[in-house]
Amino acid sequence: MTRGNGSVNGKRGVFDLRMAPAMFGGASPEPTSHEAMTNSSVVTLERHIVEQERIRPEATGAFSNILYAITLAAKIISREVNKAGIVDLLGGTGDTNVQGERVQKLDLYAQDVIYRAMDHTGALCCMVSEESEDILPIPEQFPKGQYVLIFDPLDGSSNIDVNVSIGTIFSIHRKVSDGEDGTVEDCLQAGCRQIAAGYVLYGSSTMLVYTSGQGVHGFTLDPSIGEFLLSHPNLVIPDPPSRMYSINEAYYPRWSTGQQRLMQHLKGLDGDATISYSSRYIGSLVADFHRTLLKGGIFMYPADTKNPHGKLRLLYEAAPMAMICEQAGGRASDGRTPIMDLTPEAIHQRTPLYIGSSEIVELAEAFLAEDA
Ligand code: AHM
Ligand code: MG
Repeated sequence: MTRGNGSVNGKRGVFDLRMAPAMFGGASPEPTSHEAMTNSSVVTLERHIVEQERIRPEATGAFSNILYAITLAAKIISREVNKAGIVDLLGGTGDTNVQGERVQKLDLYAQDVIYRAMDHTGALCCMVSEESEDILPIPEQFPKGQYVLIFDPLDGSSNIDVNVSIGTIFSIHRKVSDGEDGTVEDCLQAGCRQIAAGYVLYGSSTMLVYTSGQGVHGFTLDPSIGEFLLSHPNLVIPDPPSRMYSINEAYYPRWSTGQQRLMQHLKGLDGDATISYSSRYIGSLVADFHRTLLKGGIFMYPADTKNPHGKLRLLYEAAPMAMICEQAGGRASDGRTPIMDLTPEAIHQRTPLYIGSSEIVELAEAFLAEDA
């Protein structure tokens, strides 16, 4: 077997070029290591962004600059997330680490990193973050631009303490209001008006998945070179999908009748013995959605008696995932209406979420229609 280090029948664990063909444009099925290194080129996220920009003659480069800045922020956050346990250990006796720096809550740190990576680019008119109640203006000294960035800096951050995957979610809209500064009106746009959406998953590896309306593409961070490399081009939710549901079942007593009956159906408890689903729930939206995107199935966070509008936020959790899901051939709804059609009335508005393989989301909608 030809290995990336040029050895034949090399040791176990040595990188095999054929194991990641998507990272290399034009790699032949059986390249020698020399051929592979000369005939192929690594598709970095930057190269991908440039190539996507070339498809659009009207592109000014501002949109690409936003994506570059997100990439940089993602690398910095990934580095911090990976040493969260150590920082916690070192900061455990007080609020400072060994360098004398204040140990900051990671989600606030992540917000700060993203904000500072963006504020000077001249591409944005304002930002919205889960961690801040109001819209975040661009500082006076920097030029304003024609886009809005809406983000959840570190979703699922309660999972950090137990070393479970977490993520950053982002959504980009075009400015619609008059004047230089961004306004709430620029932020309260329906999901179908997003021009790009994506997430970064800080898991066993760090991945950035995004769409700008031309399919969904996934990049894996190679920490040795500090680059995101194209590893999952043109992601499509598998069809037929895995029969997998993902939901916090502890809330069963608080659900509507339709939701409870849906769950009984998925478990085969309503007499249909042909139904056999498996269950997976991490409790971290980015990780749960990423699995659903790759394997198929459904992720649900329903409304319940305690949270009549669900828990997840429309603008920076549901809508970006909905855009990605639809671009990958899936479906996303609040149980009745496509998430992409919902126009928010407040920046931190919540919504129920049903997202994943189209046929399973439609099945859920059919059960929920009984509640009407
Ligand atoms: P957060 O934005 O406060 O991190 O909460 C969002 C998270 C999602 O990642 C996850 O899907 C959900 O909360 C889990 O909620 P629950 O603990 O109720 O199952
Ligand atoms: Mg969140």
